[in-house]
Amino acid sequence: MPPGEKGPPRILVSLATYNERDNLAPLVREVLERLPAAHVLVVDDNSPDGTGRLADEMAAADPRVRVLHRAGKLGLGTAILTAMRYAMDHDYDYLVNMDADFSHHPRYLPALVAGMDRHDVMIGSRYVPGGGTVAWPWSRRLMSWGVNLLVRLLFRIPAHDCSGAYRCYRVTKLRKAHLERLQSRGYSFQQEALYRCRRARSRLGETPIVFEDRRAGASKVSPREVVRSLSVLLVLGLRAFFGFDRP
Ligand SMILES: Nc1nc2c(ncn2[C@@H]2O[C@H](COP(=O)(O)OP(=O)(O)O)[C@@H](O)[C@H]2O)c(=O)[nH]1
Ligand SMILES: [Mg+2]
Repeated sequence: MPPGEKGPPRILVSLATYNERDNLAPLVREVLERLPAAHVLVVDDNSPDGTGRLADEMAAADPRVRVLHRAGKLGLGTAILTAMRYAMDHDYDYLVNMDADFSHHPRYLPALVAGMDRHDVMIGSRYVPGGGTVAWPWSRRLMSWGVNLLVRLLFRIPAHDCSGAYRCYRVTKLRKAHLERLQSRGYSFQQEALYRCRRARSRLGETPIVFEDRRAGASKVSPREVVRSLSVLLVLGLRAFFGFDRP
């Protein structure tokens, strides 16, 4: 390659896992089919079902797969933060994050990455035309709708889906986003991270995704986690709305 010319972007796809043994192997296979030049990082929290061991076996068989093991269940937010730090430390250009249960289907990866031509964060969005959710009870729809409305108003984030985890981040923007100021450990991480990226002047784009129910295993969301995330969002959101937070 001539000097000064940039090659294709170096992409890291991060998958936070807690008891995803039945989903992990087919998911990684489909991810690498769509993005053959990408690397996959599994961040496992010592899953009792052996997901971490399976990830190690996959890493031994394919150099594109890497694994980080954490001692115990430390939350989805900090798992994604760990992946963000890994992407910064290893000089990737883009970090794609997705759930490891097929709710975020790899078929959307090419559109997500293509949008990075014009944006710094691409959101896999349920709330733009063509996007949606299948098999969600009305209670979950209502909560997701309410959270997104709250976040758009309080944080003034110009995106329709602020709560999903399926995103592609430009790593240079993550470096400017003051991630050390993130307060969320659990599910409010998505909104807060988007807010931090926005404060770092990221251009946000959305591409439609249909969020499907997980293929195997059980959800790890508890009512306690919902209440905790909502209260974090309310406190941070009010602070942002009235201009009491640092840039
Ligand atoms: N490493 C790690 N992953 C987690 C944790 N909690 C959830 N996950 C993963 O985060 C993703 C989303 O979690 P899930 O329980 O499916 O949430 P839901 O889709 O909102 O019901 C899945 O890939 C989980 O395995 C955690 O504490 N640590
Ligand atoms: Mg899920």
